[in-house]
This record gives sequence, C-alpha cells and structure tokens, in this order.
Amino acid sequence: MGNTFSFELHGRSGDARAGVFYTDHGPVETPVFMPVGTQGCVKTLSPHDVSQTGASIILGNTYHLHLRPGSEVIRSAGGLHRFENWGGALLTDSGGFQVFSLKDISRITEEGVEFSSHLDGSRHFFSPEKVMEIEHNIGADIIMAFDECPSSTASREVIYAAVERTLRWAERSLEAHHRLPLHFGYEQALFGIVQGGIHRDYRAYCAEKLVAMDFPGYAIGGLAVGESTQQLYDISRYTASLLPVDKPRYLMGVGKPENILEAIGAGIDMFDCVMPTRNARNSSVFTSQGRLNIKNSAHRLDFSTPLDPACTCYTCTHFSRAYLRHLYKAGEILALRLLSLHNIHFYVNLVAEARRRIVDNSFLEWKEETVHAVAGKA
Ligand code: PRF
Ligand code: ZN
Repeated sequence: MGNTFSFELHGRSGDARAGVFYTDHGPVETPVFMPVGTQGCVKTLSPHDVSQTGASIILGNTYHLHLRPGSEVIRSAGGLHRFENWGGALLTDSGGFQVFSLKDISRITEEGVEFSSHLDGSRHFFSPEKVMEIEHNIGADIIMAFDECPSSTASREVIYAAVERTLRWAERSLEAHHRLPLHFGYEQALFGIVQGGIHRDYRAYCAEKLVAMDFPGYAIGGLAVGESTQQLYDISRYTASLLPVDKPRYLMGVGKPENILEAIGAGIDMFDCVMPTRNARNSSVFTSQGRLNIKNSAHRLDFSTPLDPACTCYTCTHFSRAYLRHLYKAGEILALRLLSLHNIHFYVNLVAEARRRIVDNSFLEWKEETVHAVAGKA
C-alpha cells in the first residue's frame, strides 16, 4: 500500500488514449466511466449490481458526505470503501462545484466559502485545508482539489478571478494533503482542476501553473456549465493538449454518450455523470440505437424486445419492454432499479468498447457511426 498510483498508456488512436491507472483498490482501465455515488451509493443499486455492470471506480461527494453522515462517521467505519462495502476504487469530488451552485446562500472569501446546508440551512465553511481533511477522512483513492467553478457564460473578469483563486487553492490543497497523515496507510492521489471557462488564454495559463505543481492527474472543470456543445469539444481538446501525456485527464460532469465519445477522441481519459441514473429514474433509457422513453405506449405489448437487444445486462437478458413499462407506470421501485442498472451498464460498456477500438486502432471510424446511433431516437 502507498505510492502505487501510476498511469500507463497502452494505445493511441488520433488523440484518443487507452491506458490504465493503478490504485490501492485495483487497476482502472481508461477511458473509464465512473458511476456517481453521491451519498455513499449509486442510487438504487447495490455494490454487487454496480460491479456487475463492469464499473471499476465510483465517485462520491465531499459536500454531501460531510453534511450527512459527517466525514468522522465514515472515518470511524474505516473509510468509505468499508462503510459502503465497495471493493473497487473511489474518487471524491471536492465540493467546489456543489457550493458554487448554491450561489444565493454562499459567501466566498480568499479563505474559503461559507454556505448553507441544503438539508437544514445550517451554516458551514469549506476551505482547501478543511476539504482535504474531509477527503482524508473519507479515504477515496483519488481526491480533488478545492476549486472555484463559475458558469462558463460569466464575464472574462469573473472567470479570470476564479482561475487565480483556483490556483491559490490548488497550492493550499496540495500543502494540506501532504501535511495530513495517510488514510489507514492507503495512498490518495490528489488531482488538480483546470478552470478558465471558454477562454484559451486562461486555460493555458491555468494548466501551465498546475502542471508546474506536479499533480498525479488533472481534471478539466468549468465545462458543461452553459457553453455550446462545440465549445465543450474544442476547449476539452485544447486543454487536454496542454496536459502531460503521462498523467490521466478527467472531464468533470460530462455528459451524454455522444459527448463522452467525442471527448475521448479529444484526449480525455475519465468521465462521471448523473445522467444514466437520473434519466433512468425519469423513465429515459440509453441504448445502442438511441434514447427511448419506457413510458411510451409503443412498448405496451412488446413482450419480445429488451431495452437494448445489443445489451448483456441483467435487465436486458431477463425482462421485456412491456414488463418494464408496466413496472414504471405502476410506480414500482423495481423499475427504477432495473433501468438504472441498464443505463450504467450501457455507459460503462460504451466506454470500454471505445477502449478496445483505440487499442486495435479502429476508434475513429467506430466513433463516427456510434455517435450518430446513440444520439438518435430508438
Ligand atoms: N469542479 C468540481 N467539480 C465539478 C466541476 C468543476 O468545475 C464540474 C463542471 N462540469 C462538474 N463537477 N470540483
Ligand atoms: Zn441492458
């Protein structure tokens, strides 16, 4: 244990990369999709379910776990891996994004951010040092620096100020991380987050300063927050090109299946998004032939088609569209669980297929066809 975090490249196809990083809770092949487990579980799914989808790493949220049950409770359990009984790797986001989305109820200073709990309105304070202490109590294999994420449509001045603050907070996050003792002897890799909105000069400046701090991995933050899809792709590609080739790159909070495929093509290695689970709970299903809504009456008597004929998940190998439609319309909890299981399986395996295509160098042609297929209506 300890000092194991490392990243290797196994193949390239254009700018797309296939690699692997090693953690104290197993290897993670990249590109990778990380299901979101905000409050210590992937909504509706057990760790066994999640691992059956092929997922190797789950995301948790510092903000939510700090407010409830409190990071000391998780530390007392022996860390989040033990508390939620997940044997694979974990990543925690720093709360930078959550506290800034609570704009009306947060007050930001150089020291940190004071904010109100969305649960009971109680006042809390996050600083880079405080967030590192919480992330060390939680014990994820990858932890994120505390950053400021403005809307990408904010003024240049606001975005510049956020870049400067993010850089000062990255330095403080790094210092606090190195000062704190190891979490039960496990290594935690601290990633830096590049901000800068849609401005290339700010992205270049932020990336250069963070690269000089020598983080083991880098995230691209501040995207998918109001800019156009083309800007998301262009800025992802540009920012990825500024980062070291021998470190993983994580595009935070992205996105639709077609966005992820394009971002892989732009040189991104890691993704997380609430869409597969949130959409499942809203009856929306991702398939290899496009999206469908399971409530649609077209499925009422369809006893022979699974959600996705090309899918090998438990839901698709056991149940018809007609049955799933009935469960959903009847308000049965099982519907939410079976649709979530399928959507997570779809995302994880789409990205795993992208990896195989990068390794055998057929990624670019495959991506063009697949982007069109998955973005349409099934
Ligand atoms: N910063 C952090 N978490 C995030 C983001 C960010 O910019 C985003 C932006 N899409 C999602 N999650 N810390
Ligand atoms: Zn399926």
